[in-house]
Amino acid sequence: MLGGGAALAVIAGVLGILNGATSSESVSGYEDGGFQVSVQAPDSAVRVMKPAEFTVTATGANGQPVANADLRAVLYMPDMFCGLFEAEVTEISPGVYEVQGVPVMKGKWVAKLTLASDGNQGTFVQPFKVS
Ligand SMILES: [Cu+2]
Repeated sequence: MLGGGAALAVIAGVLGILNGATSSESVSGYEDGGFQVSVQAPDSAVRVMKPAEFTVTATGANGQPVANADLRAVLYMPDMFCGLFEAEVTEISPGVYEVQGVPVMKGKWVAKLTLASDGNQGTFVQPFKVS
């Protein structure tokens, strides 16, 4: 059940890219724990119960990609207690991670990203809206 859903989410993400859905995305930059992270997030195209996709690019203090990091992503609504939703993280190239999760309600959401590598840890909060 879970595996099938994840496969569908990946397919949906690929179709989205092929359809040029990336044009409705924006990029934000963050710094914490010695990491620099840029997050490509959906602008306003996220629909409830559909996969929301983020691309996270991480570099270290030396400017090198942070590959094979432990990246965890949790989606939640900051103004409500309706749950924490762990997102799926896949490293698609060294230091570049694809994050996918499914928001279950309309409204204001955040993706909280925790990146750990070589004893350093950074936390980044990316807001997004679900309609
Ligand atoms: Cu909610």
